[in-house]
Amino acid sequence: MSEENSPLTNPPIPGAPSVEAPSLAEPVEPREPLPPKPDQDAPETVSPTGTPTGAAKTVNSQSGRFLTTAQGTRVADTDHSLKAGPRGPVLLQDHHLREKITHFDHERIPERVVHARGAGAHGTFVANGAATGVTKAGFLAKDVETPVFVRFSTVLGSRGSADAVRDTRGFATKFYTDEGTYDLVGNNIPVFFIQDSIKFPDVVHAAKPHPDREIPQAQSAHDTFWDFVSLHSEAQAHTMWNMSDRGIPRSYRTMEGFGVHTFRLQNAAGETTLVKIHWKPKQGVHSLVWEEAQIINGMDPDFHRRDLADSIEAGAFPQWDLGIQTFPDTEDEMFEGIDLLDPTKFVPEELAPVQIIGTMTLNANPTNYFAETEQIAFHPGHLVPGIDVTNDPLLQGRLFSYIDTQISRLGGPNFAQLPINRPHAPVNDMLRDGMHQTAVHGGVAPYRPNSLDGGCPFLAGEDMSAYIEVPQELPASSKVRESPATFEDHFSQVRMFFKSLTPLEQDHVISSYTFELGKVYEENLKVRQLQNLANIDERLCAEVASGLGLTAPAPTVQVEDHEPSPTVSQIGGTWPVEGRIIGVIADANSDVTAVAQLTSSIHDAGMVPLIIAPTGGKLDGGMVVQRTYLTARSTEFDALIIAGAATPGDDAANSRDAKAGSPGVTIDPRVALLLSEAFRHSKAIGGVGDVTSVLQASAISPEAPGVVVGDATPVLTTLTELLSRHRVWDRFPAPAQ
Ligand code: HDD
Repeated sequence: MSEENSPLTNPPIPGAPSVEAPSLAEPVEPREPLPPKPDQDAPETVSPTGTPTGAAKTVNSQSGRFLTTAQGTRVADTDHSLKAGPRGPVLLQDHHLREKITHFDHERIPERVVHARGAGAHGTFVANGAATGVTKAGFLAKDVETPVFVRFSTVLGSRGSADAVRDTRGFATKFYTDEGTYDLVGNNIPVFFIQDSIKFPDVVHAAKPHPDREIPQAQSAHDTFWDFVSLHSEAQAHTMWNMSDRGIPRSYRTMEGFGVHTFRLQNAAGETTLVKIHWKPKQGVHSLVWEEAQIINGMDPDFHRRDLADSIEAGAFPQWDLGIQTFPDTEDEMFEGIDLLDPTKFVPEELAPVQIIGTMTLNANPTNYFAETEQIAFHPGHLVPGIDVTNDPLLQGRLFSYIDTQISRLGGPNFAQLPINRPHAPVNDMLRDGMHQTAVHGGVAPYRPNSLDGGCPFLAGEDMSAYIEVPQELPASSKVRESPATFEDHFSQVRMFFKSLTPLEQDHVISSYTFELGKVYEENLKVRQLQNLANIDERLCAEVASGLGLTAPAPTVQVEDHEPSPTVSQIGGTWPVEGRIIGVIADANSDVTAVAQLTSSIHDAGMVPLIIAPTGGKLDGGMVVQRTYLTARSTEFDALIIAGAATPGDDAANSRDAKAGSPGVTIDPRVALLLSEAFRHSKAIGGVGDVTSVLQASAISPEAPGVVVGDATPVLTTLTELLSRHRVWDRFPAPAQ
């Protein structure tokens, strides 16, 4: 090659920046950190009403006046395909038709293999600094505010299934921290079905619908689930939590969240602490009752999704405190006899109190469900300095599974570039190319070490927020496929959980087992599960057996008794009533002044009044009717107030010929259903004025607990007090044992 043609001797391009001749040595000084690339901007966060929530916006696809093709060419007609004459065949040359239909044909992506149905929201997390003694994680330092996105989910159902099913709920949080993204991928139940991730495909195959008919959808009440559970004593703990009220939460807003595994924190001095992580809802921990849940799944399959979005839209932002239980990082990784690496065990709060380290507020709904809630990709291995995993064998397997599933679900390895998955910390990786690569990477040397890109990127040290795994001594051992002996007790904590519940909650557990096993066809599965129940608690077993018409077996193992943990119970205590929905039944004969006074007092108390009337439109005085007898169902309301609805002999209000109630009293049967369901589901019922006949027609005694009649103000005061306890539990107390 002649000297003139050599790349080193090319004449400079006019206007181009001068380039230093590359040094032969490897560079030793890092350049300043690169500013975030445009595609690393924060995900767009605007509320559905268009209110910006502060974060940077990404490009909005529906902007501009004119419809265009994907290439930006304006379109004159999107309603007729190009044809050879009005009655002729469609022409292949119609690019707009082909582009529109081709894109549509590919709009769906595979749903998540588990947790397919979910709902999400944006928010912020503010740390109170209480964790700085145990972790150097920057986002947990005092007053640091971190953007988050949370996705709640059911586990078993398909993406289009119902919300209020009996199932575990996912509670996954992405913290977009300055030191990289941290994902806390937890559930609303603190224990898991299995102890080793190698069994995850087994439990999921068993719990998903039967492979032949693909039924039942989003249910555990079927043979394969109970086949698996009854054959796995280790699954009894999680199953018991599912059969308790935790399996049917009232709302995503009223769920606790748990990291389940034990994690290892490390502070600035290098000291380590083992922790379990909790989310505590400020709204309280509340559940549905089973019949209510079943009705909801028909009446409003989107119940939880709607509730979350509505409350955020209304400005009633749900909040959770983040807390940790801390344990000394001892060689045996045990605490009070509990193996901290066993994910089927929890540590009672009575033994290790939850210390609050910050608060999360969800304050913005997603702008686009698909772009955000569907495309978000969580991974328990997305960690930041100061937070590390443990050797819990379930967690270890998860560390492999999540990235793997995203590759098939999101179509390749570049899912971290999707707006919702982009870290807010600058990204300077050396990952290149691949399907759906949207970054335009500069530079020529995505490898290390290099001298051509100035040696960049450089490696950070521990003092520069590099992630360094906690060096942990491993006990000398050989390769084995076995669990430690401390994983072997599968019953004592389950018994303790059952015994820690109030009698009413225990009753719910008994009914759930009886319902679920009652749906099982194979009798030997029921008998086998009864044997597990006998080992947990003899009364539980006896009552379920009696409901199934089977004989209760005797226990086969000696199970240790632990001190009860009352904190697992959801009953007792009072909670904020903000966002609770009160249905006010009214009609043309109502005292409109009393109704107006009621609704404004309900608003003032931070609750939501919804007026229910025979037809839509407005009541006298201009009050808008929000629900009619046709569209209202009791499941939507936390409490009802009768404000003069159908009265005896009021034929105008009795829109149907059917009659309900006692002789001589007729009311619309839908009102009777509304009231009797609310009564049966232990909801508070108020009556303003003389409502005796309406109650009577609905077979409700005015003397019954939680039924309060009188003037608007005292009625609402008592109702609010009842709502703060969630339900009128003493209406149907559990039988004495
Ligand atoms: Fe998992 C999703 C929670 C065990 C494999 N898991 C997923 C989601 C949550 C959890 C909340 C939904 C995330 C989202 O909203 O996108 N999973 C848990 C918890 C577990 C657990 C709390 C035990 C303590 N998971 C677990 C195991 C494995 C998986 C043992 C496999 C070995 N999980 C997955 C997955 C999913 C998933 C297949 C499906 C979609 C996804 O990851 O992104 O990889």
